[in-house]
Amino acid sequence: MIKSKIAVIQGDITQQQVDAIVNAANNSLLGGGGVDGAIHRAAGSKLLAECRKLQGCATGEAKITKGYNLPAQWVIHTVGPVWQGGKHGEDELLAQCYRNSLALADKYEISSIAFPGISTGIYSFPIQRAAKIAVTEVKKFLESDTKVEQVILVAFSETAYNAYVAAIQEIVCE
Ligand code: AR6
Repeated sequence: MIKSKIAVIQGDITQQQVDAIVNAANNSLLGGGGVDGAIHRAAGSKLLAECRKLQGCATGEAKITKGYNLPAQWVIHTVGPVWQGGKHGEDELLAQCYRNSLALADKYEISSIAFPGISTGIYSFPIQRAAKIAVTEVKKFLESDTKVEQVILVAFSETAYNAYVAAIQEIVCE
């Protein structure tokens, strides 16, 4: 049951036909490289204009904007932790990114949402460890009372794709 609500795909998150995509942003919310840059390019300059009004975002928190030129109606911006070896609260902060993004999705009655591998690029969080945290938090959330129907974990590389598939096999029962 839960398993059918979680999908893994390899591809570009900006192309996803979902209600909301999640952005792996930085504390300024004013754009950057990686998936953040790709989302801002695809959404157009109105996204940056709306982000300027949000006055940044703390690590582990999430804020929502419209999606503008994206297929997705909403963008949920969250800020993952910078990997510092794993003993500086990185796991918990990454878990908070997923929890807070999903809570916002619920609040906005979003039924489908796609996540990139938050922190697993420029912020260097190891993908296998991040994938387990992502799957654990998504599973917990889908087991709660929510209207979210579909969560897509978007892998950019084959390595990331394999990490998500392995994490789902390990963590989510049939
Ligand atoms: N679609 C899906 N996934 C992508 C895409 C895409 N178009 N592009 C990259 N990825 P990163 P972070 C993957 O570096 O580690 C920005 O400058 C990528 O392979 O985008 O959280 C922000 O402004 C990786 O697995 O985000 C921050 O300063 C994952 O997305 C900083 O980077 C996240 O990689 C945040 O670093």
